[in-house]
Amino acid sequence: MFSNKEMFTETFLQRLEMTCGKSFQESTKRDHYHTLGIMIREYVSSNWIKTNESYRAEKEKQVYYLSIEFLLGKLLRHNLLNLGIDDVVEEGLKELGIELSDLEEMEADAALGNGGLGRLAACFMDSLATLDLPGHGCGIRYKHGLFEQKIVDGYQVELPEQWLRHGHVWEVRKADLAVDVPFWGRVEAINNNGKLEFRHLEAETVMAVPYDLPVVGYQTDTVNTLRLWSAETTPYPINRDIMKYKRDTELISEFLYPDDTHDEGKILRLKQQYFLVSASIRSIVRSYRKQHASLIDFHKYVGLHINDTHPVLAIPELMRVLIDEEGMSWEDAWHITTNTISYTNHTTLAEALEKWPVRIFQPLLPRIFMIVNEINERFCQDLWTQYPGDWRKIEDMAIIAHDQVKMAHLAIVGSYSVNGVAAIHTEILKQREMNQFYQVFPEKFNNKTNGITHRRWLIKSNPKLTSLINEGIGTKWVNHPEHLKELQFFQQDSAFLEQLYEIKQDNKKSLAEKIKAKTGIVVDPLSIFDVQVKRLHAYKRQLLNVLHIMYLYNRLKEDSSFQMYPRTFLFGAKASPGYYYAKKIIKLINTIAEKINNDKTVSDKLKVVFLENYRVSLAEEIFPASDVSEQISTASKEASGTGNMKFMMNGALTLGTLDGANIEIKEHVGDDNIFIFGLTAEEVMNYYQYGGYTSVDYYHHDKRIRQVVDQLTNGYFGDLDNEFEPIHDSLLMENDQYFVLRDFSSYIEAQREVGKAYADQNRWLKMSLANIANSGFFSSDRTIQQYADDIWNISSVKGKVR
Ligand code: 26W
Repeated sequence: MFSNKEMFTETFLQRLEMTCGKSFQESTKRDHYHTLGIMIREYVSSNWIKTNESYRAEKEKQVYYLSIEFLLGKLLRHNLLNLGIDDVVEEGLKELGIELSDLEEMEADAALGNGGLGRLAACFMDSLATLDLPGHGCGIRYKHGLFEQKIVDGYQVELPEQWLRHGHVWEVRKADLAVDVPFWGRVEAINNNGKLEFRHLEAETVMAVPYDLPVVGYQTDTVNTLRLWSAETTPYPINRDIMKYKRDTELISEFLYPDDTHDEGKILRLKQQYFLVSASIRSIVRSYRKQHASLIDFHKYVGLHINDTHPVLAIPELMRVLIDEEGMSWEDAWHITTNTISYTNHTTLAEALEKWPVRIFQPLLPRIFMIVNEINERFCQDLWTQYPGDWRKIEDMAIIAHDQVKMAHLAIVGSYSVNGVAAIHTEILKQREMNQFYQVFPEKFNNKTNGITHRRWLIKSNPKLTSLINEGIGTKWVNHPEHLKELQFFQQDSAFLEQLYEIKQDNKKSLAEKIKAKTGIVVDPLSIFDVQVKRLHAYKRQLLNVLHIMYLYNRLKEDSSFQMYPRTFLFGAKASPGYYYAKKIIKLINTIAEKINNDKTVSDKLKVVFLENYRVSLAEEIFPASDVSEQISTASKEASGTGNMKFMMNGALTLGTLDGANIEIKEHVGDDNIFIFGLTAEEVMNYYQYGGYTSVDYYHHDKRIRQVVDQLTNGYFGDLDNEFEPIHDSLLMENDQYFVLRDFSSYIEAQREVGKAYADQNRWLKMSLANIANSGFFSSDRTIQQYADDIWNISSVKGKVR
């Protein structure tokens, strides 16, 4: 049905009538989208089935990526591209007077994630399938994804997200594969002729219903599975308050927790974590048992990867299955478990590390708590023999201490691999945050620098640049992105560089039109598009960016000789609803924007735009239209970053600190093609450890700082009765925890360098080309191949050379 446009249009019209029961004339865009989606999903079914059959037939080791978040975005054009049928469909629809881009508008983002961690999981799914690797995703089918952000009078307002309002064409509900997950109740130990057995009694059972999404590889017939679990009431009666049971049950997969670095510690979140883990492991063991008489070799055929600590209960859950259901000894079960599970850490922020109070954990998960307690006992025992008398170390490293279950400790003890997501982050884990564990388990620690799928973030979102690259170096890079390096051949080719310039300008023009349409603000595509898009968090220092803009405005207003290349500052950021400081920063950005954008005297030099409801589909329009990539986190705080890689791949130049993957971007692109400023991670960590930084000193000694900090409270930017006092106080009263004032002058300096470089268009284009050319390393295909080779020990079933 997709072999040529005639076949396609004919089938499409037939299916439209059958699926929607409408004639073409009376059909709507949503009918067209729905019909096309169903056609594609059915089209991939045979490869989907074949892929699973080949995994079973070859008895391949399969990996399951457990993640509480999958930030998928939109899938229509992504699937068409990976199937290689985007052209035939686009032309076929055109024949019928339908624009594919109009149908894309019909699709809601699947925003089942907060930010970096969730999007990384989505990129990894794409790379696993494209590399023909037997890797699947396990997540939760939240009824409501990440909230929709509205900016009202400069303030963030959250609206419930409704991605399932019109159904979801990509998913297949598999009610027959539902499993039961028990909560609450009590555990009874029964001596079964000398063997202690445990029964979980009087539990409240929730039914986990799987919805499977096909994960279509690019230019290959591998189709892996993303299984999303939905919580539903069990069909059989229960002697409880039905309404409460129904409400409590459906609440489990009702909504995604919108915090991305702050552990709320809500019991519903713990229910979500066990729901995901138990449903996934029960269904994995069920299909495993169809092929294997016992679970004794489970670790040879199954890998469970936990995406941060959120799915760490996979460790005690697998132990429960092996001991309680399979009747194994603790030792055998532990051997299998610790050779099945691997763990990735994504943050060192203290407030993000999950610690569950025993008083919440134990009653909800009585059997699991028993097992965690046993794991802790045995671990502390091992530590005691290794470090006799060293109570302090055992107290520090214990999994359960001070009535709290430390999930990161459990993850490290129960996994055979612990990896960080960028070189500096992994070093910080080994040398500082997890050093005691590194000393005990050095062999477990390894680095896997993050990556992004270049298929979505370059080929799909920047088709003009993609065809220029293809014209220049052919298409080998598509499956081997390191070949992008061949673009360096065009460094001296002014015609090629001119085309690069035109493409960036075209992308900037279409973004400028979108901004005009959405906000009414006119931005000049000839100005520098300086962009900071990521979650709003103090350590990401959107405040440093804003204070610099205020400084520029002051210079423009006070000094007619002040020269600067016209700039458009773009922001996109959601704040966790309970994150008061972050919401203040959003208000500050919009307040500054209001003043500056309505000041005719600077309108040819400066514009500030806060883009509402930043999400995956909007990001795909922003990166191709960006000149400057703001990666200005306090060094040592951003584990890796992945937006930085998306900017690089689209030819934007990084302005950043030596933090996370910025360092590896610098190593790959060269010092001359990046703008670095600020304290190093070492300097920051020394300040935290030994003190020595007093922010008010910088306030007193630097007039530029004093002016902008005073303007936060002196009503210069709008008399909002001390609206920004909390920000002012965080800088001067709370000693500026993230060194905003400390890095201010070197940031101003670096920004001046950026303006100078951009004014030299040829130099800028060469730098831009160097970034694209050296971005191949940051493809998630490289990252996933490293996970497959070094951690999971899985190989391409096709085994074919691509
Ligand atoms: C308990 C609440 C919570 C929720 C999410 C705590 C922590 C998280 C995530 C780990 C936060 C996150 O998304 N971290 C980001 O992960 C990216 C992918 O590895 C990195 O590139 C970012 O640097 C890191 O901040």
